[in-house]
Amino acid sequence: MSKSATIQSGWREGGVVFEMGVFASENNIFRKPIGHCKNRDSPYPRTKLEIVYMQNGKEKIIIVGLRILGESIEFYEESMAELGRLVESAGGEVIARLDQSREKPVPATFIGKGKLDELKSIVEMEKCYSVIFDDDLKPNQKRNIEYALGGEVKVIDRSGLILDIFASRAKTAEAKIQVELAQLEYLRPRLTGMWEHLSRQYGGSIGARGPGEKQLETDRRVLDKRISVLRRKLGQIEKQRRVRRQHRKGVFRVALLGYTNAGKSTLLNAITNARAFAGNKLFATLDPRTRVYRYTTGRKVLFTDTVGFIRKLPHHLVESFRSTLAEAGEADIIIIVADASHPALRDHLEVVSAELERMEIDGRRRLLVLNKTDLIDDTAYAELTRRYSGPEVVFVSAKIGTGIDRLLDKILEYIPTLSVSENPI
Ligand SMILES: Nc1nc2c(ncn2[C@@H]2O[C@H](COP(=O)(O)OP(=O)(O)OP(=O)(O)O)[C@@H](O)[C@H]2O)c(=O)[nH]1
Ligand SMILES: [Mg+2]
Repeated sequence: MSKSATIQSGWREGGVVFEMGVFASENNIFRKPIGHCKNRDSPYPRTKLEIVYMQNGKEKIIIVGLRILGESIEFYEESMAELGRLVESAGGEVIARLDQSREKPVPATFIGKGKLDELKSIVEMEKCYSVIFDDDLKPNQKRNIEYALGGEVKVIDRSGLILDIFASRAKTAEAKIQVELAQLEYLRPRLTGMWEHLSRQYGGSIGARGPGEKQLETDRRVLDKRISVLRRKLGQIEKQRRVRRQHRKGVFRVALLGYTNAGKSTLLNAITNARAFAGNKLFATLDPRTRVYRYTTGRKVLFTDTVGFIRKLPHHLVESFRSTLAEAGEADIIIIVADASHPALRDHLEVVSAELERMEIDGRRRLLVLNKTDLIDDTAYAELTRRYSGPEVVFVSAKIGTGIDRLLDKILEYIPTLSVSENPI
């Protein structure tokens, strides 16, 4: 095993960052602690050794889905395909997929015993020790599954995976705080399992308070302290945002909202030359980016690009990003950007409206922008124009630039003359 590989600052599990050293061998990467976290008050557990099994330089993953009987097969398939894309976005590779149909999840282990045995044999056969479930697992379910699979297997759920992707994408101080807060809140009820191995090791009998449990209490306290620090920091940032918002008062504002990967950032770039990062991966954007567009008449409009939505978005994340999204929701017009070429377009639009409703972003003027028209043929285009018609719908290709002028003209129609500010931004 070569020890020359990189030292990586963190290993993430369920969005939690551990301080780790990485030693690469030919096929696998062994990660182990490089010491304790520098900050003694760090809320993260300190000891854990993980072996990551790689294929083509990517972590091998088995995905598991449970289709509730009566749920549409298309919806289920779409959700599983999306899980596969999330795995790719996190840098993994799906090597096997396991499905089960049941009337409802099994309370203790989510999937049935037979399926769990099947999963165990796939794990052993494929030498793949990371399993991701498409639905959220309750803390006890995660523990029971890990136990049933032999304790060496990392079991993650969809929320954990999304948090992990968010953690790797967060760049600004604000996004980092928002993501860490969501991670810790997600982690809190799941701490128990992390120390169970210690309890077992030290042989705490039933009812006895082993070192694991004491550690658990300490962890919870440290974690709660950190959560309140983060909340306070977020509160301060929100205050600064409010002040910034005051400065922008009077300028017409447009927010770009929509499903992840719909093309919001590409559209912002097409309109304002913003050079916002756009990438073919899920959750490319976490930080809202505001840019100005100036009409030839001198009229200014502010466009804000935001974090995308996805089905089963972890509620901790929604909570953390609430203020950022709510700010976008205060815009004069909300543009819902959607990928017209996506087979699940209708579902995407439903997810977006449900999230907006949940965040009480409604009652604003809305435009629907159906993007990526360059990817659809004439028949599909005709079908879409039949289904989504009316003055509030604009077809564009942000990549090629078609329809952008029409969109800008449409926005202009909504700008009341008196709201135009001549203040510099
Ligand atoms: N063919 C085609 N591809 C597009 C178009 N608009 C965006 N894309 C591609 O779609 C992918 C996602 O684009 P982004 O602009 O990053 O999407 P987003 O909505 O900002 O995504 P998140 O930030 O993840 O929420 C990128 O690979 C873009 O190049 C389009 O009009 N046509
Ligand atoms: Mg984006």
